[in-house]
This record gives sequence, C-alpha cells and structure tokens, in this order.
Amino acid sequence: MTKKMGLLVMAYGTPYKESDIEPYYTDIRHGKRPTEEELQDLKDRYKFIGGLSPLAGTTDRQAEALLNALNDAYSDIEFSLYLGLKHISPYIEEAVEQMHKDGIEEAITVVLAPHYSSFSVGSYDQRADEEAAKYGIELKHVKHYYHQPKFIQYWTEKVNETLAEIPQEEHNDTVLVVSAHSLPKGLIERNNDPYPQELEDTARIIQQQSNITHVATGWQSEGNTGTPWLGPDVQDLTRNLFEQHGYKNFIYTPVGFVCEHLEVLYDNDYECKVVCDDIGANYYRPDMPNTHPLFIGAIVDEIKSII
Ligand code: FEC
Repeated sequence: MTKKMGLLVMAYGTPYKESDIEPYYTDIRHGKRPTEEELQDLKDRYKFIGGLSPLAGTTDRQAEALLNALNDAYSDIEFSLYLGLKHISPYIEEAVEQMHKDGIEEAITVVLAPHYSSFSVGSYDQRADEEAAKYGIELKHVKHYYHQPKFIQYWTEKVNETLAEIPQEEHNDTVLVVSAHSLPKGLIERNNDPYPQELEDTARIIQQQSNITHVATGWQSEGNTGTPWLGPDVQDLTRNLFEQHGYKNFIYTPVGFVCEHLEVLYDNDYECKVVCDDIGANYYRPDMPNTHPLFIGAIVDEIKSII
C-alpha cells in the first residue's frame, strides 16, 4: 500500500512577460506601486539579462527533479507535486487549495532557498500553514538544507574546479566571496534570526572542505527601504578586500540562491564584474546548483530527516 503525500515546492516567482513586471513588483512591495523610475529601473535590469529571467523555467525543472528523486527514494510513498510562488501565480495559497481539491491530507513543504530566515522561508511556511489550516491539511516544513553534506559538496567541487582554472602561483591572491540576499537589519535583530549565522557556517564549512584559503562573507541585492540592511554589500566588500589584500582573483558563490536569475545574472555577473574590472581583478562565478543531482539530493536527505 503506498501512502499519498503532497510535495509543496515554494519559490520566489518571476514575471512571465513584460506586462507582469509592474504587478509583480507591486506584490514584492506589499501592494505599494513602485514609482515610474523604480519600475523602469527594474525593466532595464530584466532587459539587460535578456528580457526576462530564466527563473520560472528553472524552478519548474527543479521541482520536477525533486519530485522524481523523492518518488525514487520512497517505495511506500507516492508524492504529488504542487508549485506555490511568493510573488506571482500560482501563489502558495492556490497550490494549497489545489492540494485540498485533490484530496491531499499530508504534505512536505520545501522552499527553494537553502538558509532559514523568518522573513524568507518562515514567511513562505506561514502562508502555507494559514491556508492548510482551512482544510485540515498537515504540513511538515523543510526549514533549511545549507548544512546537508551534498549541498556543501556541490559548492566545494565548484570552488575547486574554479581554482583549477587559476594558475597555482596565484591561489594565495584569490578570495572566495560567499553571499546571500541581504535583509533589513532591524528585522533580523528583532527576531534573533539564524540567517546571518547560517551564511557564516556555510562559508566556514566550504573553506574547511575545499582548497580555498581566503574566504569572506557578504550580502547582495539590497532593496531601497531607507533602513539599514545586512552588510557588507558584495560590491563594497570587493573594493575593501582589494584595498586591504590586493587580491587578483575573486570567486563569487551566491550560495543563498539556487539557480541563475536576475539577482545573480545582474547583481553578480554585471555589478560585481564592473568592480572587478575597475580594480583590475579577475571575476569568476561558478554555475549555480539548478537541477544538479547533489543539490536535489541534499533536499531529499533533509526531507528524509523530517519525514
Ligand atoms: O529572477 C527573477 O526574476 C527574480 C529574482 C529574485 C529572487 C529573489 C530572492 C529573494 N529576495 C529576498 C528579499 C527581498 C526583499 C526585497 C526584495 C526585492 C526584490 C525585487 C526584485 C527581486 N527582489 Fe527579492 N528576489 C528576486 C527579485 N527582495 C525584482 C524588487 C526590486 C529590487 O529591490 O531589486 C525588498 C522589498 C521591499 O522593497 O520592501 C527584502 C530574499 C530572497 C532569497 C530567498 C527567496 O528566494 O525567497 C530574502 C530569486
């Protein structure tokens, strides 16, 4: 007898077409419309990375890969996939409602973000819980998976592969910048949030397990809320590291994200590269996890620990 279980994969979401950009941005801003200037700035960033973000397609492929890996791993459970997005349809609530319509009574939830913050993963979980409570669906949440050996192995291999492209005699002039999305500082401090510590832990373990000697942690993609955000910002960090140590090579691993999207393709591959070009250093950014078996396997292992 196989048991039926829902697999609710939650992710940020991205505009599917240009006319979605405004409502999407308004949703990110909790219903407050962006100014014309802010909207144009965002449209320009999407245009710069090729029109729209590859995020929607990648999220679908990651969710499918996870579903297949779980159904392979469990012979006594049959998982059914539901995709719930934070800022665009299908919204988290729509996915949970669909689970109810399909007769699902129990589900595992996972957010496509490896570190826990009450603002990020916590807020996805809360929305899923509120909707699930209406139907009596029991949810078990994956909180984080940055510490899973396969997740660390993915990044360790990427760092070592990148180092292998750099001449041996320059390894001591090379620094690894480990980053995640910044968040408002006040929010993190008020909630005694584990998010900054989880990023520090990720950087420390990658440093211990890879061949890199110099490692720094930084924050990226800060918003304009007029309040202080977690720092240092990766661009300032790059300049400071260069001024203090004269590094020739910068390797960026935005480990807080799980695929190539606007924040990586623009904030790392354009903005950080501009700084590297300016200081005369080399820019490296290994591939993001996407559907790599080590990444998918890390989530499966975390699910095994909570099921
Ligand atoms: O490729 C794409 O189209 C979408 C990429 C994308 C991802 C993403 C992930 C996170 N965000 C997080 C926090 C914030 C906070 C604000 C904020 C604003 C934006 C804007 C865009 C955007 N985010 Fe995002 N985020 C992505 C895209 N994010 C676009 C709006 C314009 C801008 O500021 O650049 C500020 C809200 C405000 O203004 O009040 C806070 C966090 C993550 C990582 C965890 C997760 O994926 O949920 C945290 C991908």
